[in-house]
Amino acid sequence: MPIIETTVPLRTPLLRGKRRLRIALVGMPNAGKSTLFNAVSSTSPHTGELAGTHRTFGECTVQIGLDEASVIDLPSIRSLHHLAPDDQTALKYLLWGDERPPVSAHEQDGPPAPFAPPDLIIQVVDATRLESHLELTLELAQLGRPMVIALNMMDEAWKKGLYINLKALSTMLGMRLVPTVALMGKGISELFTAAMETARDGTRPPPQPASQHIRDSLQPLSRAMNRPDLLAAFRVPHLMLLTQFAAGDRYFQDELRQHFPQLLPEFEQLRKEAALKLPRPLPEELHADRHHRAATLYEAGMRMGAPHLGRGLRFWLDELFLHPQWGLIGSLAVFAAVLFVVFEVSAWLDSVTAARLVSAVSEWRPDSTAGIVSRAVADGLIGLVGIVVPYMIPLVFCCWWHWRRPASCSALHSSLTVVFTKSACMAESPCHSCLASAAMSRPFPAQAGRPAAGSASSRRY
Ligand SMILES: Nc1nc2c(ncn2[C@@H]2O[C@H](COP(=O)(O)OP(=O)(O)O)[C@@H](O)[C@H]2O)c(=O)[nH]1
Ligand SMILES: [Mg+2]
Repeated sequence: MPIIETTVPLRTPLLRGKRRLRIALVGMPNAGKSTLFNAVSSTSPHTGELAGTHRTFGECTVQIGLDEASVIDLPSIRSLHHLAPDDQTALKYLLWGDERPPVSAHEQDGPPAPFAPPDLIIQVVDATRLESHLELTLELAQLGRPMVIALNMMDEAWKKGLYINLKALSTMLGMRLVPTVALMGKGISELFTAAMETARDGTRPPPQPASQHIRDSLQPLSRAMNRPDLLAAFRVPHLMLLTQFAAGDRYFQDELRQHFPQLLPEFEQLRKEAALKLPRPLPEELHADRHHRAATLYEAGMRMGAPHLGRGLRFWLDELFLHPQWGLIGSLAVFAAVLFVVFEVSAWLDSVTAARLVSAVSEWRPDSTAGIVSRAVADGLIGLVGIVVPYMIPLVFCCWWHWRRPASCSALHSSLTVVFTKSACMAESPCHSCLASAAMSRPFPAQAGRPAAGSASSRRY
């Protein structure tokens, strides 16, 4: 038989160990961040509170192919402007991680979190409330970090007849969007693969400046604030610093007052002049403009009542088997059917193998010692055949079939996977049902004993 060699290009350097990617889950309340985090974390994620607040975070390690990522579940934020002090800490983590820039060095609480800032942000978005979440997307893009959107709650969006044009939105925002149903573990593998590819490519979303008329009015202020000493002291992208000051954010304004008192009067004067060119106060104008741009994106990317994608047999089988209650009943039914088939096949295999061997040797009644020993050995071997052939062959066949066809295994997945080949399926080519059952059945058998070095917990994707 000819030997076929396949070359699989390995993307190096591998992002694992100390090089592992740091991914922050960011988003508005009830978007599904913690649900997504729980779906990928194992039983013992590392949790804590952001410094000086009662806002909790979670951290866990996730395997993504050969790469590894630290995933951080951050407290919810609605906006990056005019934040309450506790919410400000989440923004500080996104900006600075475990370091303090010069303007923040005097603060008593220490760094907001005990780890470096994220290499990539996953914004978890509620697909049924896309418009308001897109406002936050426009703000997050100003952080200048690679970003991916988890378009979560797609099950609810489908139920409401919402059709989201992922390609159009992705082109307009300059970042990837991956549909997910965190509650059922759907799309999670694709999400983290997209995150890893984005981090490797190093692509960052365009910073999403305000509309032209606001940009024009802010031009003199922008020029004045574009100073290396200012940017080094704040360690914040220029556009974000400009927007925060223009919007009158108290934190940034106070820090400017403390650290650059000589520059503040000029900045305030330029801000006043910019406001005079606009019909409404500057903070209001900026907010309305962001709202308008998010609404434009929403209208371009959303349609009502379009035919649902993927509502074939597999969709309905997934609906049944991934349902929190019916899924268990369906899985038990499939498991019972598999056992029934296996025992039926076993009975037939037994009748054509072991049973025939038993009747063949039944006439053999040796009286010599060697004959008696031989008969005993033969009986033992027949007993072995009687176990291996009828029971092992059907089981091995099921395992092989399930392993060879992971993409078509939705219906039988839950029961077959749990019983036979969960580890094989996850290790080789996880299908989304596998991920779903991972989300629903913790601790995950294949991963429970495999924590990554130096991490609280680890799961493979
Ligand atoms: N239908 C549906 N519900 C979800 C999904 N993801 C999360 N949820 C639910 O949304 C609610 C808020 O989720 P949670 O993870 O606490 O949101 P967070 O505030 O962003 O951390 C919970 O009741 C979840 O069960 C999803 O994909 N589909
Ligand atoms: Mg949460």
